[in-house]
Amino acid sequence: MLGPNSNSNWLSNDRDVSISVAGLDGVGKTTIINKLLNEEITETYSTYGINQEIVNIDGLKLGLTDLGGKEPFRKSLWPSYISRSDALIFVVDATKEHQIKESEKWFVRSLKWIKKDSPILVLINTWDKKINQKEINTVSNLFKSYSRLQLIECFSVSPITGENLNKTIDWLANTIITNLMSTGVSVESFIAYLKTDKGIIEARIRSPSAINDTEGMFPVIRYKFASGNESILDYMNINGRQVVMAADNQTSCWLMTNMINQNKKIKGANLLMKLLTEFIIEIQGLREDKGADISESDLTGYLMKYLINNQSFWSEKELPMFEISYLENNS
Ligand SMILES: Nc1nc2c(ncn2[C@@H]2O[C@H](COP(=O)(O)OP(=O)(O)OP(=O)(O)O)[C@@H](O)[C@H]2O)c(=O)[nH]1
Ligand SMILES: [Mg+2]
Repeated sequence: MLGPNSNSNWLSNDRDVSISVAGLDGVGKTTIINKLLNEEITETYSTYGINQEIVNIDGLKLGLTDLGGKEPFRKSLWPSYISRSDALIFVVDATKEHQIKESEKWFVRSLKWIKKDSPILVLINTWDKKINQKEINTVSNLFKSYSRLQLIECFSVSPITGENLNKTIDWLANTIITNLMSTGVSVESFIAYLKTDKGIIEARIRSPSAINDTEGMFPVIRYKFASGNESILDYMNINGRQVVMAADNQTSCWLMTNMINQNKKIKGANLLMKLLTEFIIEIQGLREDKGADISESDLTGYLMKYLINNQSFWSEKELPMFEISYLENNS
């Protein structure tokens, strides 16, 4: 695409993280991004200035800034965009061995600009060539050798065959989630209400440090079910805590994060919502398997699994506590 492209999604600020995609001109940045967006591989024009796109990964909205790689843009645009990014993707063309030194030089400069806690992903573009693993390892080791404070990972990718692009996406999503947590956001409480034949089961998981954390939240937190086939998904920011709620007509759940600095940009709201919608969908499956009568032990088993799968959301130091009880008895 010729010229900077500003799409409306980008302007509405609808993204959780900002990632800069840098690398010399012609290394395949735009081609790789087009492939990530599931677009057909077409002839690209050298990017003039920047090009911005949103990529959805696991409910996370990644704002990718595709930086023009021609020298004037490296000098004028890279420093300001890279220094404002939450992660950096640096692309190297493995088919152009003579460019590696120049790539390395600009990579080292980029490391100075990027925030110290932002993860870095080096993509070694092999296009459609069979490049021997030894050569890939040499480039990979060279770039990884700069790993100091930042995490540097290298993958070889091909926008033509799609090789390793899924791995790239998984790494990005996982690293960003982990990074998100290290910015201080963690889940402190999770509360679910399930309608059963014997009454409403209330399940609570909370981190030990979340002393009485829900007390101030009443009457916000209560069991509220959707009617009929509707569903509810709600996101609130209450006194610096993120509170997310999801429900169908039989299950209602809440999730609360710790309190974070009000001035800090809150990130990952989509991811928190995804955690809850996944829970609702899993419980729907459990009900189908077991019939309407979900027992406490079914639920305990499932919650354990849910906790383990989403371990990175809980504060690492402490094991969350578990409480399950019946709220009401219909008999
Ligand atoms: N080696 C190789 N180059 C290719 C292949 N397919 C396309 N190219 C070249 O890669 C370049 C296109 O890459 P882009 O994705 O536009 O590169 P870019 O990194 O975005 O470049 P800038 O926008 O100028 O920074 C073109 O010059 C193509 O000629 C291929 O299979 N192998
Ligand atoms: Mg480009």
